[in-house]
Amino acid sequence: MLNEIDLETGKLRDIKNIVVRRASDMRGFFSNSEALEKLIESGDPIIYEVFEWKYSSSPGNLSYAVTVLRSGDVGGEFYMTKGHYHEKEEMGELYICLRGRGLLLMQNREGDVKWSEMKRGNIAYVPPGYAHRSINVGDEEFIFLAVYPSDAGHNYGDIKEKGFRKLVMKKGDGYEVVDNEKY
Ligand code: S6P
Ligand code: ZN
Repeated sequence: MLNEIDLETGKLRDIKNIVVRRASDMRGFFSNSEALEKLIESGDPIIYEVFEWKYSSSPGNLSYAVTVLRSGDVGGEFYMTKGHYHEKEEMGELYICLRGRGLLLMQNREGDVKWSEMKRGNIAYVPPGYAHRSINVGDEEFIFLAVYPSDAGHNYGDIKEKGFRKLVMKKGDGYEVVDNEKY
């Protein structure tokens, strides 16, 4: 029950599950599929890893995970997580940034879309009903801890089909949030 996190690196002492997402796992999520295929051919790099801790999946339990999101872009769109609605959409989530610079992009079914800038020490709340995606807008790893109901589940299908309403693109040394024409 007692775990330990290195607040500098996000490394957890006890881990129950590791998810590794390479470029080839991200087909359908980045807007420029040609640029993604080139990246896959050039070595299929890791985009992000998720280190999960869970006690039990039964209702009432909480789980948590550290995500390490690498720095880079696919055709100008910053490296990001797939993003998901929770299967149980009434369930929210808490994000705590440990390292790097990121954005937490959120949208609900009613058309509301918002984003929070994330740097070390920021805590962002994902309300029930909001799909959420993390984007690394910095030049080092973006690392955060997420805490969520163990039975919340992930629904990636709707995001794979339509994406988010907004894309986060490179602009000079920074970023810009633009409309997703394909949404
Ligand atoms: C789980 C939580 C995070 C993400 C992780 C990867 O509810 O939101 O742990 O799973 O950041 O993102 P994704 O969209 O690939 O699950
Ligand atoms: Zn989630």
